[in-house]
Amino acid sequence: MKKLNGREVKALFVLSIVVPIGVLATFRLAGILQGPITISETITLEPVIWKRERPYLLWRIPGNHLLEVNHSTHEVALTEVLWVSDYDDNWFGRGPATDFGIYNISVSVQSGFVCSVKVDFDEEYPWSFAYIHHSEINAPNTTIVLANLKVDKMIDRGKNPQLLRDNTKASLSTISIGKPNRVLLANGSVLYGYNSPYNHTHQIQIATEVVYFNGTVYKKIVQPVQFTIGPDNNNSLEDAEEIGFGIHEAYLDGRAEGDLVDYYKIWLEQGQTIKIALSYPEGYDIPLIGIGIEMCVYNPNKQIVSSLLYGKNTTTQVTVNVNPAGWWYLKTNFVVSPYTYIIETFIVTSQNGEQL
Ligand SMILES: [Ca+2]
Ligand SMILES: [Ca+2]
Repeated sequence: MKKLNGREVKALFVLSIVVPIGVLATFRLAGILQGPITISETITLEPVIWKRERPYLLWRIPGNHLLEVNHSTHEVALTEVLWVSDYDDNWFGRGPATDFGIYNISVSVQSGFVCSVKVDFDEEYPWSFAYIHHSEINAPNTTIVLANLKVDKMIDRGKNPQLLRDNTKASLSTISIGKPNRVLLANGSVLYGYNSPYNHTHQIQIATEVVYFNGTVYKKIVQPVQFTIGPDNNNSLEDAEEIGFGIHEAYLDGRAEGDLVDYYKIWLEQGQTIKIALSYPEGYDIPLIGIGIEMCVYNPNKQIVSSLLYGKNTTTQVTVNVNPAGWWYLKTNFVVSPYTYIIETFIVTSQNGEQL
């Protein structure tokens, strides 16, 4: 989740003022406006980083994984909620794929109107492809929701072989109807085929572009989201992945070719009391009773100080009294089937003895 605080918004606003006149661009909107318009300012927001661990095989988790992005100034507000669903290792015989969803993109302007909303999925990897679901988007059976918008152009590599040498895998362009001060694009969906071996890490750029008129000039906002999905690299104490307090969701697979073990390190202070809990995502049905994930806790000398075995009806958390300060390690392993699991680490007592 990323929310811009007031200072970031101000920084972006200041940045926007210094865009030189020389970069003014023209932009053609065929729908509401006749002829090209001039964009006086393009504001590219800080990219939002969104990461998932790539499972060896099927990744089945109830519900979708959401990312929410917000941007607002005195003249425009943009809210974007994206989701990514199950990872399927062989989607209809076409290899590994996931669904991306545009849960909603809503834009409102204080004065003036919204002109267009466009979403692109780009990646440099040459073999990946995409299908925009509900391609008959204006047909009666469509499920996409458009308020004050209509589809202007839609391309995806799944249907457009001419895009084979292009980094754009899918693109959905909409333009506004009338001159609305509020628009909504919701329920869009893109099936993304990775077409790569398990050990490949993908970096997909999901860029949303909004053009609006603020009552005086036309402006464009670009919000990039960088989605990364690849296998972990945390398979030994030396390669332990650094985590902080809070929730960390990850994946293990006990089969020989899978992801057999995950190591983490967390910096703890002398005198703290820490609880570390292990669980599965809500609603996840554990198929085996009494067998699940084993977790070990190591002190900075790399000696095991605690362990638990998590399955159904077993202990779900351990308490650690920190002595000495330093990098403490966690190891998770021993699953028979592929599982997503959650580690939650939190402070019970601070280093000053304060109950938290
Ligand atoms: Ca893992
Ligand atoms: Ca691992």
